[in-house]
Amino acid sequence: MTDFEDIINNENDTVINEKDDEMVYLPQTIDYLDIEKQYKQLMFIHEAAIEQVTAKLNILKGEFQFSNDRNPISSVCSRIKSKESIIGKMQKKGVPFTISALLENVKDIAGVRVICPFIEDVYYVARMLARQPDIEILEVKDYIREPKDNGYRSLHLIVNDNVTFSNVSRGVTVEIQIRTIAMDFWASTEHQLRYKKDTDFSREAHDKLKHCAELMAEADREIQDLAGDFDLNQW
Ligand code: 0O2
Repeated sequence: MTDFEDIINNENDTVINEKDDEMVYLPQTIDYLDIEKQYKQLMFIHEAAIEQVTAKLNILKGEFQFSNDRNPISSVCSRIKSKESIIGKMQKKGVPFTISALLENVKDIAGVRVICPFIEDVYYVARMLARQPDIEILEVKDYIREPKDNGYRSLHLIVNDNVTFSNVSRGVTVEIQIRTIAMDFWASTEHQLRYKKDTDFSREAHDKLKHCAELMAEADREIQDLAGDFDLNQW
């Protein structure tokens, strides 16, 4: 079996970082390069899945441009999770720095985000994805019906996307976040502020942000009503 088949078949359990002195599974220095290579291959297969899911979404977006008077998809973007963010999540979860623990515990290595005009579009896009033959929905986190305590709203789908390589097919997990323009405005602003502050928000800042999230949610509801008044395509 080649290195590549080995990693995409997930039969390795090797350490990907040497940060923790107490780690019993630390690789020998000589192994380290190999582990770096495996990590890169893992990122590659997730990048392949991102490309595939993004292509599917762009096809749907293009189709609506031709055949409808409006489009449920405003934009699609993606990112591969950074090494720092992966390590941070694994540390938070208290799992060993191994490839198998990474695959088991970090489901958003590949992330795709879809921005929609109306709340109803968010669920419509989710239904269209569920109908795709190569995509299996593994988990749904509906932070629109049940927002996070800080006001975060978005629909998260953890999906299994079947990707075919030269001589092997492999299911790859992708997190698809679907939200409205208003929800995205709030989430990207909150993310920027959090990144800038580098510490937890004060109670006052938390409350202000939550209030802003509620204003966005109210705007989304009113805009959805207006869409009904204007008789825009209901899916
Ligand atoms: P980044 O930079 O996108 O990598 P779980 O996967 O269930 O163990 P997790 O990761 O909290 O736990 O899952 P969840 O709640 O589905 O969140 C995953 C991603 O959703 C986050 O990734 C963010 O992109 C986004 N998200 C969740 N909560 C918030 C929030 O309060 N504000 C903003 N702006 N985004 C949020 P990462 O790993 O945080 O970051």
